[in-house]
Amino acid sequence: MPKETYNAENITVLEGLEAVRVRPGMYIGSVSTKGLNHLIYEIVDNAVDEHLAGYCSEIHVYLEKDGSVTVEDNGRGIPVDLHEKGISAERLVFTTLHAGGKFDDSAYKTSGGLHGVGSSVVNALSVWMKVRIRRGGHIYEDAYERGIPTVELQNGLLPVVGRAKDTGTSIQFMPDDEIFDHTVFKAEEVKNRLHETAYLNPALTICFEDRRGSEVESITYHEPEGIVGFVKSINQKKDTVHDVIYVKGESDGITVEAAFQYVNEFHENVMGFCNNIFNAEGGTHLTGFKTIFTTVINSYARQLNILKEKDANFTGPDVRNGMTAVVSIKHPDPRFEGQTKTKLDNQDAAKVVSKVVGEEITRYFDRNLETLKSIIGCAEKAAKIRKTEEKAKTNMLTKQKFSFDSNGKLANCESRDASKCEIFIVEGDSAGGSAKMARNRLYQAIMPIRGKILNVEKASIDKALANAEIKTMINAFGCGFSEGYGNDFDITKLRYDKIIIMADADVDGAHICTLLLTLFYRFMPELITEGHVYIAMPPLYKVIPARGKEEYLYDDKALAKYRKTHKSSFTLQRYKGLGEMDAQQLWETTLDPETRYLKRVEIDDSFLADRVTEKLMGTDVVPRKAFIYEHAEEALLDF
Ligand code: TTJ
Repeated sequence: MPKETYNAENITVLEGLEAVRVRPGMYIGSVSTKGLNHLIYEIVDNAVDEHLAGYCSEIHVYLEKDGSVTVEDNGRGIPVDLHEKGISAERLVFTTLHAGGKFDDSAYKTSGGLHGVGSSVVNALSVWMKVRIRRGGHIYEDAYERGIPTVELQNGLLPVVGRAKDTGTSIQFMPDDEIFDHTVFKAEEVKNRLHETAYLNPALTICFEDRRGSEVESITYHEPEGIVGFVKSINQKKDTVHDVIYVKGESDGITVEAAFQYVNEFHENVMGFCNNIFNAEGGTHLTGFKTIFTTVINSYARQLNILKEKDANFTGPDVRNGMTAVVSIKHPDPRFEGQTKTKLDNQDAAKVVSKVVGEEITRYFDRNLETLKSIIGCAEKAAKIRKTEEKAKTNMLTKQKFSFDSNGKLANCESRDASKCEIFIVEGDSAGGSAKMARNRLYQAIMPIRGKILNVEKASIDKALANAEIKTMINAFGCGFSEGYGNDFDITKLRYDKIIIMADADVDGAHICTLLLTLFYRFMPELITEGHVYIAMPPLYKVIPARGKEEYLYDDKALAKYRKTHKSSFTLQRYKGLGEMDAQQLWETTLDPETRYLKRVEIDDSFLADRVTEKLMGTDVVPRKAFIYEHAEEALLDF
C-alpha cells in the first residue's frame, strides 16, 4: 500500500469507504442484481450530470469480457488539480462519501433516492477501479482496489500517462464478488435504463456495447424527440386516440415537461421523473399533474355540456382512462420519501406542475377542441363502466354475505390472525382431501380446485367471477380485486400471509401454476409484488435405506447426491403426484412448516424495469417469463 494512505486524512477516508462495504445495502439499496446494476447507473448519472451542465454529448457503456464495466464520456474530465486538502480533486471524488457537490457546478444534482450516492460508493464496492481523465492536453490515470488508492501521487498530483487532443472521463470497475450475490450484469436491464436516459436527455447519445459474448452487441440510443418519443414508443403498438401532446414551462426555478397520449384501452400509465430519475412510487409532481388534469377536464366537460348539472364530476381515474403520460421535472433540491426513497416529496413540485400543466393544456385544448372531445370521450367510457361495475360489485358483496364459499369447497382455518394463516390451493379433489386431513386446521386453509381453472389472460372480471372457484378464492383472500382503473384491492384485508399453490410437479401442474399466477397478476398483483404467493415443492422421491432414516428427496440433484453419499442399498419410491401421498406423507413433505420446501414467486426485475416498451400493462397475455420462482435450495423459507 502506498505511503500516503497512512496519513490522518486518508484514515477517515478509509473508514468512510469501509462503512459502505459493511452496509452496502444502505448505499445502493441491495446486493442483488438490482444493486449491482445501480453501480453502472451511478457512474452513468455522473456523466449525464456533465451533459446537463452542457459539456458532454456522448456516453459509452461497455460490458467487458472480464466482467468489468467501462463508462466513458466526452465531458470536461473530472478535475485533477490540487484540492485544498493537498491532494488531487479526483482522489476526493472517489474516496469521499457524497463528494461531487463541491466540484459539481451543474444546477441539478441527480442525488435522489438510491441514486447519486457518489462514485466513491462504486469504488468501495469494486475489486478494482481504473480512472482515466483526458484534460488540458494530458491523460491522467488513477487506480484503486476495494476503494484504496494504488497509485502514488506526485506532490499530491496524478501521474500523467500520455497526451490528449480531446477531453473526457473514462471509468472502469470490477464489481466485488465479496459484496454482491451475483456479479454478472443483466444486459436487458442496463439497456432499458440507458434507453430511458436517452429519452429523458434528447441531445445525448448513449452507446452500449456488450463485449461478453462470442458476438459483440452494439446499440446506440439517441432520442431527439425526448419524452414525446418516450410516450410514442410506449404506445407504438396501440390504438391511439390522438397525437402526443407536449407541454413545457418553468416556475420558481423548477422546470416542468409533460407528454401524454390516450389509447383505446382501459388503464392508465403515468410515470414521474425528477432530475432524470424515475420515481417508482410517484410523488408530488404526479399529484400536481393528476389533480390539475382532473380539474381541467371536468371544467371543459361542463362548459361543453357533456356533464349536465345533475351529473357528478368524472373521477381522477375516469379522466386518466387510457392515458399514457411522462411527467419530467428538474428540481434544484429534490427530497424523497417512501419505502424505497423513490417518492418525490417536495410540496413546491405539486404547485408548480399543476400551474404549468394547467396553463399549458388549457392553451392547447382551447385550440384543439376535437382532441379535447375525444379525450373527454375516454373519460365518459370509463365513468360508464365504473358505474356498471359499482353496481355489479354491490350485488356481489350482498350475495357474498350469504355464500362466502359458494360451492362448499374451502376448508378454512380457525385462526383469524392473518400473519399466521396460510391457504393452500390444491390441484385435484383427492390431493385436496388428503390435504384437508393432514393440515394444521388452526392456521392452514385448504382450497381444492378441479383441473384447469379458467384462463383469465383475456377474460374480463365479470367472466372470471362467473367461475365458482375463482370467486371462492377472491372471497377467501378477502381483499377484493382490481381491474383496469379504479382500484378496490386492499392488501391490508388479506386473510392469509401465504397463498401456497400446490400442484403436481409435471406439465399439467406447471400449467395450473401459470393460470393461477395469471389470475393473481391480473386482478390482485400486489399479492405477488408483496411476496405473498408461494409454490409448494412436493418431493419427487422417498428413499428407504436398509438401515437408517427414510428421507424425502425433492429433485434429481438431491437423488444424485444421495446415491453418492449412501453406498449401501436402499429402496427408491418415486412419487408421481400429490394424489399418491397419504395424509401423513403430505403433512411431512408439503404442509409442515418445519420440513417443507416453498418457492416464493417473484416478478422478474427486468420485466418491471422495462418502461420503454410496454410489456407490463398491455392487453397482451402476461408472459410466462415474467414470473421467476426463487431457487428452492435458497428458499427453505419460514419460521
Ligand atoms: C466538474 O466541473 C469542472 C469540470 O469537470 C466537471 C466534472 O466533474 N465532469 C465530469 C465528471 N465529467 N464526467 C464526469 C464523470 C464521468 C464518468 C463516466 C464518471 C464519473 C464518476 C464522472
